[in-house]
Amino acid sequence: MLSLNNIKSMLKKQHIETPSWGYSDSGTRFMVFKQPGAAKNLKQKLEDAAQVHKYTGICPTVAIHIPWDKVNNWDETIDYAKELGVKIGAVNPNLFQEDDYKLGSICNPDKKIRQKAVDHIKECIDIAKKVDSKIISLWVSDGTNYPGQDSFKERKHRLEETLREIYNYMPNDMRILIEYKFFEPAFYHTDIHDWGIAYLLSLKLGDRAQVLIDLGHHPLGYNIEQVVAILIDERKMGGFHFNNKKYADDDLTVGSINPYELFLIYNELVDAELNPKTSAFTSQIAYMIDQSHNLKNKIEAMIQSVITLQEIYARALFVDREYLKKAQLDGRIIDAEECLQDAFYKDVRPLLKEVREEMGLDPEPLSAFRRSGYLKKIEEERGL
Ligand code: PSV
Ligand code: MN
Repeated sequence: MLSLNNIKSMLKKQHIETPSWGYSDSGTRFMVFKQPGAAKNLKQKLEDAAQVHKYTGICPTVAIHIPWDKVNNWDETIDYAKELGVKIGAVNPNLFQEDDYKLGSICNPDKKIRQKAVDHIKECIDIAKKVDSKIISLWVSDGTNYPGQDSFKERKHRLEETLREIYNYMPNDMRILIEYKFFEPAFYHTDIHDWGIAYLLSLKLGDRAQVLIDLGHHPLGYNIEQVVAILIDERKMGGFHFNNKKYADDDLTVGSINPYELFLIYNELVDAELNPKTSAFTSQIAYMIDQSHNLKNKIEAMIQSVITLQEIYARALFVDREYLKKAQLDGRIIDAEECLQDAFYKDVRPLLKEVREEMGLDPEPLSAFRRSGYLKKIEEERGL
């Protein structure tokens, strides 16, 4: 069992990246409900992300999405981010919002369109170099809607060929994280539909290609924690997009629907973090949130998400791993399961308050943010 001091110091080192797109107006394909004060440009998104970092102390980086966050002057943006106390994190190319991509981007049957998509990703790599980001986070929305529409194998070959070109273009200290999703926007098949193909592609590419797990991108009931364990064991676990789903890719607040699933995922992460064979590897896993809150206030929901990730991580740190190991070896199923549940039901909130105080933060980030008057200020300044 870890000592309280060890648990505290691990909690202080936790790092969660928030997404720029979580601070601007978003919605479903049915409606966008605009929020007064929602960020309108990257500058404002960074300002809001800086608030999340200010009150939680563990969110110093912000993922960006290109072209949504494209600016003319990156040097100015870098300086502004620095002033705010944050830094740009993963760069996400966008291959899903152009008419040209109707039949796919890097898997498109038309070579010219594939090249256009590759050029866009190369542009994102150049931006990443400029802002000193080491991660390209790639979600390819390609797929088909009807049986017979295109050839699975040929699309796979195009995928491998284009990804190779992208991989070779990246500097040596940059990683590409390949995000899979089993459906949507394509409904019959998706080219990178599950961790198997993402793993295969990353294996063929090399060490700087890894898999990204978005918690919302699996069929219902899927055992995500098992994938986490396997990918860590194979040194291919690159990062997470945290959120929660009830039915599909709902982008709900992480832990809001199934906190036990999140705990079991963190249980695998902590297990690997504490294992000398994998601890160095786990230190490079990117923990990112991918949520767009359409009804909740965006900054408050982001703080709520970060607190949940802290609480779940803390609970996973309380698992008595020696006891668990012994129970597993003895075949004591109930004892092993109870051991996990003891940690899962532990109230870690008092401990986290202490940790925050030791970090010079307010023990209650959400209330502190609400008291600050920031929301009122941006509502007045930015309007609808
Ligand atoms: C796709 O559903 C996704 O999870 C990808 O990560 C995109 O970049 C992001 O959502 C856009 O919101
Ligand atoms: Mn995602």
